[in-house]
Amino acid sequence: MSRFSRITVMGMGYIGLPTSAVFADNGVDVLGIDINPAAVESINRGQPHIVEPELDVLLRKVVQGAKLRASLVPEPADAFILAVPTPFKDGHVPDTSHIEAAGRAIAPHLAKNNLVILESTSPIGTTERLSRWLGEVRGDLSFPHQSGELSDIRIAHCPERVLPGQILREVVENDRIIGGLTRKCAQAAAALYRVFVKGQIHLTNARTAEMAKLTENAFRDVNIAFANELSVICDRARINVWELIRLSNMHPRVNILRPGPGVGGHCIAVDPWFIVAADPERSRLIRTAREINNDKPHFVVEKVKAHAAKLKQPVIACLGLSYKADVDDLRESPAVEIVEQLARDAVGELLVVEPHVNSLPKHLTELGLKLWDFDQATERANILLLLVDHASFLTVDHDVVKDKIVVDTRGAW
Ligand code: SAJ
Repeated sequence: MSRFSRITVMGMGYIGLPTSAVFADNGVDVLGIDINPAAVESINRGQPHIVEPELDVLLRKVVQGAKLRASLVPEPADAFILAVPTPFKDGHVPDTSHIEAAGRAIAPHLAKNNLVILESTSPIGTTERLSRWLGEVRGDLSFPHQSGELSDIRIAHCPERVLPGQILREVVENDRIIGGLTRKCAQAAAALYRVFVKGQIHLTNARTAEMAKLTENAFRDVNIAFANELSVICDRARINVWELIRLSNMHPRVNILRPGPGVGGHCIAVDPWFIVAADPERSRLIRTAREINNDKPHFVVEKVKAHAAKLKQPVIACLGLSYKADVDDLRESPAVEIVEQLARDAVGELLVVEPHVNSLPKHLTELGLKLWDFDQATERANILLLLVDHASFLTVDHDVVKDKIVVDTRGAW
């Protein structure tokens, strides 16, 4: 039996809640903390306040079995996990204030031999700063930045790497990187994650673990930027980029990703900026990739405008709003940005289709937009703008599409 029988998890979002539920399902008593009373109340009823496949069933089980409960205020535990957001501020500078606030909130409850884990995606050096913030509050305990291996409290960074939509499977099966402020810190954290992780656990120092998480998302961003840049070049050169990529990928050492309307979500569109902020002069490729991906929605808007200008009464079916296929998450979604811009520029009548949500975000309804059914919208429109390759969009009736202008940003049709 692990020496961790009781843990407190700070932040009940897309990472904290599933992680808590999986720990609880593996016999650990979990207290989940969030600043949002509605989230706390919902979790205590056994109902997730976020959408993730299978999470509802698991949460009901662990809440009914009294292994997981939620609260607004932390309590003492054997280990504390911080899974709070790290957005960026103006100028793409990382905002670690939620980590600091969570650290200061657990500090009064720390006791000798406790383990503190930072799971949030973090700029380089944050784990060490967390150690200092905790040390400021608890002068009676020793921390790794002061006492190294002899510290009373162990601290490690263990970045999450799960794919939204697959969280419950990936959180168990993926390998984990654990970066300790000291070797003993890393070993203590590894012992905790071994409670449920089936993938391998790789130990390193905290700075390398911080950078590894940022690197993984920057790698994907750079590769998507390459595909997006190709799509813009091919458009001008009148080459079908999808055929081009399919053919190029037949080379044994080439594997080009898919162009799209831009890069969305809360990770890949954010994390590379943390590398750029740390060393702007040397992060030229990473910054350029971000800029290319950020520009792609404007390219799509211009494309639609050019088509619409040729029609007397353009009616545009905007198919999909989420940041990627088959999820309900609209955060940082390029599709939302494109639809908003088309509405602001009064490019035509817009029929918005998004089967994964029940209502449109407020800023879109304020622009006079409403949700349409897929069949009615594709029937009525003269321009079909495919923004998300949801499975339900893929089997379109070719008789309906035949006489219409199609702008397929995903290469799905
Ligand atoms: N996209 C493309 N073309 C592609 C692949 C993706 O345009 O070929 C777009 C998607 O449509 C979407 C965006 O990129 O808008 C990101 O989607 P994604 O599926 O690549 O990644 P996320 O943001 O859902 O999750 C990523 C994952 N990171 C990596 O794959 C390196 C996940 O493992 C991380 O845990 C997650 O970020 C995170 O939380 O950091």
